[in-house]
Amino acid sequence: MSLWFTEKHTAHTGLTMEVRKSLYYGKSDFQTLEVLDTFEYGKVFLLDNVVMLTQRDEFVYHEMLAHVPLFTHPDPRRVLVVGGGDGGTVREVLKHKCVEEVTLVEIDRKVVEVCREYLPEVSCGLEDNRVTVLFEDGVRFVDEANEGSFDVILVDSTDPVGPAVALFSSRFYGACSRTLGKNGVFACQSESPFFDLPFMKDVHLRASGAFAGVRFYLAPVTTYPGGCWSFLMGTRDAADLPPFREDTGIRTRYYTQRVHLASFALPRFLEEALGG
Ligand code: AG3
Repeated sequence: MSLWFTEKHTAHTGLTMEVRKSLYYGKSDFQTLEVLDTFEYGKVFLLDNVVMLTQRDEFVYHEMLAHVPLFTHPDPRRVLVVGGGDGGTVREVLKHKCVEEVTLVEIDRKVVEVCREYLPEVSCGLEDNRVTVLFEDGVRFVDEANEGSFDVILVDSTDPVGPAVALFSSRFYGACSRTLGKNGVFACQSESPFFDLPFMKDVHLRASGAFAGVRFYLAPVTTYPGGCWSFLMGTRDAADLPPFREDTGIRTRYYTQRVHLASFALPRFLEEALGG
């Protein structure tokens, strides 16, 4: 008998894959956690039945969430990652030799524990001595952080439901902007241009109140709704897109400097929706 997993993207459509084996199922105070072994995508990590990552395509998402903002900052030394307890974003951040300290603030300890056990090639960065892992609410952490204490803030959140809603608010963007130092760069995942366009417009407006420059960029993540994923980057001081640093020999599988530039080219429907 074959077993299939489906993530519903709307009431009428979704992503489905055949499961070889269920490796883990558990509950935390915040959500259900699951690791499946699938035929096509390798191990798949789910929170509340929503795909967080798959072994086959996680590199695209994590490289783009980390390297685009990190190469935009002239000298990123102190990096904050909010969410992202699987460690994938931190793993990419650590590829930058100039980064001295990475603080990961994850609300759910269980996410880190499960990924350490089942996805060590994703969570490996969390063992690095430049990394501090804190289990607390990211919103509260940023509210209480000193002004100017980070060069780059990356928000690797779930979809905007439950505790993640606050991570897409004007108030949180304002707090992030205050917590960034000179030339600070903020980036977050910002959902699907095909399914969440009204949401993206709201987020763009909210972020525009907090940062001097706000831009979306795109990457293909085949297991997320619509297969095309958006990220929002906010620059504390520069209104225009700053030039990026020269790539100093970082090993990536998706990110290149040409991809970096191209990812900011938006399709017409998105440009028009944003009033550009
Ligand atoms: N970041 C989750 C992005 C949202 C995916 N949404 C969806 N599948 N409906 C996840 C964590 C990866 N580090």
